[in-house]
Amino acid sequence: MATAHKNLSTYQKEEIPNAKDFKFGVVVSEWNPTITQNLFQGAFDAFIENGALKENIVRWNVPGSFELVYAAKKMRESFDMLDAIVVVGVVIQGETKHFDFVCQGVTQGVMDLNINGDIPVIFCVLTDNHIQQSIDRSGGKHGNKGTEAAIAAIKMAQLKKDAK
Ligand code: DLZ
Repeated sequence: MATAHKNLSTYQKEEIPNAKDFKFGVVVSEWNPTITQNLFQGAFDAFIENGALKENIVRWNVPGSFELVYAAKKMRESFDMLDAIVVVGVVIQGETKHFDFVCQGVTQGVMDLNINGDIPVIFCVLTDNHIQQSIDRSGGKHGNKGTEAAIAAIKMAQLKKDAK
């Protein structure tokens, strides 16, 4: 237990653990596909840059963000050796309440997966007022949230390993 605590304290630093022994799943929503592809690419590149092997990254696509939770659950059951899963989506505010329900559903669903499962599920869903905000955060002037999500996944995979 003492060792685990010592290791866990390192997550407060900026260091990113080496990902060479980790396996990752990424579930990608097909709504706003150019943006979700850019987010996926940002995540994929970050995994590789931090040592992960291409063959240890599994990608599944789903129709929309609302389906991300179900697919992450099935992915977790299908590949119990995964160290972390990232869900990638883009929800853009429209004229109806659909935005609120999709955002609420996927956020709560990811939270439930994290509470009830043993594989960390990382939230990479942009919830924007308009498409320019999404462009800016998927490789534009505000960086790439896919990159940040992959780094979070690597850190959580290491935490999972150390906490066992
Ligand atoms: C229906 C819908 C709408 C209006 N907007 C989006 C969106 O901005 N982003 C997204 O990922 N998905 C959207 N969807 C699709 C839903 O997520 C879902 O695929 C459908 O409601 C079917 O369950």
